[in-house]
Amino acid sequence: HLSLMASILNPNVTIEDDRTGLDIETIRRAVLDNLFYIQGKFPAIATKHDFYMALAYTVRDRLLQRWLNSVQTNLKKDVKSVAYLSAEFLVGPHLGNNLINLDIYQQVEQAIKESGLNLQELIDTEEEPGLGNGGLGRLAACYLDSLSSLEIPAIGYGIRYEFGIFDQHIQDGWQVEITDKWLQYGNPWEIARPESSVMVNFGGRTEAYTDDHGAFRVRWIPEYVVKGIPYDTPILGYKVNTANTLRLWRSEACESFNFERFNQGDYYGAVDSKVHSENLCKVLYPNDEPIQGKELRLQQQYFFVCCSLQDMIRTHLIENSSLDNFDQLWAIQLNDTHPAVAVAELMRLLVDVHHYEWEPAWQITENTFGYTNHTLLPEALEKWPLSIFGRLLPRLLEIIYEINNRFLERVRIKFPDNGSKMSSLSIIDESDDKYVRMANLACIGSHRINGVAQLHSELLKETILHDFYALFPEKFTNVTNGVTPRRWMVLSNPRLTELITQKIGNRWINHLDELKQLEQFVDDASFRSQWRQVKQEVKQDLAKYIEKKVGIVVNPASLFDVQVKRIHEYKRQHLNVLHIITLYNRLKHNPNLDIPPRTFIFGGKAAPGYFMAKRIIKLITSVGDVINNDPDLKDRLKVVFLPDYNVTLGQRVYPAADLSEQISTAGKEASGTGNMKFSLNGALTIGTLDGANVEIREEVGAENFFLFGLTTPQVAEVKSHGYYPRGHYDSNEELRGVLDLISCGFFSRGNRELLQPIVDNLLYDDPYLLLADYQSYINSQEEVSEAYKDQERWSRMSILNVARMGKFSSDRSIQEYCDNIWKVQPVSIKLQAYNQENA
Ligand code: TH1
Repeated sequence: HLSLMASILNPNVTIEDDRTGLDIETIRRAVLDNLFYIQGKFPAIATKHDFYMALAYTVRDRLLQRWLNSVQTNLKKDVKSVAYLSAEFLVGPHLGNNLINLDIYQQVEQAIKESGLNLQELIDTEEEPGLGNGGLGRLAACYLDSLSSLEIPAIGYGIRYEFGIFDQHIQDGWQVEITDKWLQYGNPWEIARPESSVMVNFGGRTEAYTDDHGAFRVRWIPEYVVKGIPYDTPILGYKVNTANTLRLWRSEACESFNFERFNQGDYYGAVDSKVHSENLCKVLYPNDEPIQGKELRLQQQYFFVCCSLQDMIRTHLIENSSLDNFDQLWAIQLNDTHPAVAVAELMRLLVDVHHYEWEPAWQITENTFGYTNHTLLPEALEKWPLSIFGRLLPRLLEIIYEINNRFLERVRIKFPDNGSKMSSLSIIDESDDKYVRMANLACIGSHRINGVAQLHSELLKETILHDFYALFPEKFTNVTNGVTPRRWMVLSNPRLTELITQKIGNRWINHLDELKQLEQFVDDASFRSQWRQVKQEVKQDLAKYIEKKVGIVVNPASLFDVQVKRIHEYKRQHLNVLHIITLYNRLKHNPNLDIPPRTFIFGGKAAPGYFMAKRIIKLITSVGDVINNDPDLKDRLKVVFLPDYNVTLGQRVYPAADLSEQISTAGKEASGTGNMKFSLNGALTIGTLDGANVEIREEVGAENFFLFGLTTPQVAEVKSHGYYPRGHYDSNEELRGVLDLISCGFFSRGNRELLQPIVDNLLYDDPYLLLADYQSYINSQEEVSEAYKDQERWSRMSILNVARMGKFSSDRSIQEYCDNIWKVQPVSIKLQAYNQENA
């Protein structure tokens, strides 16, 4: 601190502040300072976690200037902001990503090294916030990264679940769920803002009254009120000053202690409402594309929506005298229907609280909202039993009825005497039990409706939203998903990043189309050899990890054939297994068969209540146990199930893959985003014409993509004629051999019951057409093996995949949302030092 003294004495000497300075020495000193003053430790007794925390605070300090300036700029009255409402944000670990986006990775690495530590180890210490299930939550996180990187004023609103997605252990080949205690050692990335808390009503009844001006109004007299407390996390963009906020709400009781009950001797009753209120945001529902109907889930949805809308209105009124221009300063995006109650809630706030007439309120509402649909699966379309909805949210149900009546009146005029149209468009499903259909509410209340890949957006118009499309064709659009190259390349694959940057510079990192320039090196043999060298090293890293985690030794020269994603029948992990057993049978039968050795790598969680998904995990691990230990195979096939697949593990796996399995039944996977991460990291895809696979294939070229399987219309065709899966079993000897081997207990130590439910499901129902696609898949896999034998050819294909992935940056997706849906402009953030500001 001598230099500090010097600067006070001599103002011409500039020194770097411990909280903002970016040179190695300052960072090193700042970490030690935080270790002492925040963690309360001397270096000698500090744990790795203490050092991680000290470093995290050091990095956070360096974000704050940008963050506070961004927040302040976004408040200005001519700045339009995006509010991204999502029940899930699967952001992944913050530390490494912030180092990339701050562009201080190297300095910090050096500073940490000089303290005798290893940066990667500290990065690996971070417990990832698992506040999402899969693709939908991860997409929200990629979009926040791109919003900030494109300098778009934005805020993400969601729920601060105390327990995120469960940790998955594998015991005896089965999934076991362990609660995720991500907050137990503290979270250095968030700042609580209790002063911005808001109140949320539940239950009770409504009451009509006449106000002082003689106007007829309604008020909601709730049964209980819950407090929402915001926790803010900065989301910094890549090499810009914009740091937007992720604002997550935690619930708490308004009064944590009931003295009346306590004094009556009811000690538990005294904390009843505290317990009840805090339960609300305890845990994330662990279903991807879920099976519905839980009241607590509806409470969660309304809770965060109500908090977020009140927060936006409060913010709006700081610089604006009314809400008349709310739609000009806010674009609210509904990430699927989970926050769709927002349509009714904004109407409630405008009409009941801010005393707007219905029509102008409706104009504001419809102009403000956009709705993104992420699935066509009928079981994932949210609907709430009317009885639950009305009991929990009585005023919202009244408003929904009013929205519905006015809407159906317009429908009646457009399609007179069309009862079936009316009942399919109605927000209320009256088929047998009555339900509130959230997708209908979202469609009616939004000015734009989009799917997440071209095919998906077309199918929306043809199928589940067909009647809405007939009514408002102008609302419908597509925004194909994308992923952030910062996390999914620069952070996770530094070797490939380095190689690419040597060749074409670093502009591709936020202008991903520039990867095109790699095409000019595809015929350069030494470049191809460097390309292979990188993949080889990354595969060696993963091989070490696999051995450490599951004790299986795999050959890094084998073809790494990877399927990582949630376990679901429509994603068809079991089709992959049918191929593995096919190869096993072939090799047993013909040990001289000339095929490249393969390592099959799986990862993914099953929803705890999803019987078939859990059996599929058991199938994978059981097949692995037999194959991995069969000496006849001479290690030519290995099957690995990596436990606890999450963002962190994804970062290890995508870069190491040779082959990406994207094998869902055509028409079922809305987009997929893992498919993009693989291809961006140089894996080739074997896939169906489903979701974004279609567009990936279009971009990389059909000759660089392994296509198989029925198309969406063919799937419909097969089903319309009464699909008979048994026919494929009867006529395909090799398939029969595979299914029979499972049935006879070969992979389950003679136990014939264990895996039979899977076989029976395929033989007698097969809703996802595995047997229909089996032969086509096997044939395509043979082409994969042939291609892999020619390493020069494979490298060419791999390079071209990467070179042509520019479209799939989330920067491109966000630009499309900005231009076509949100109508928002970037705002560059000027940094003002906080001491100048205060002066
Ligand atoms: C996923 C889709 O399955 C996937 O295809 C898509 O790439 C991703 O969203 C992002 O757009 C979905 N996840 C969920 C999760 C829930 C409900 C519906 C969907 S759709 C809880």
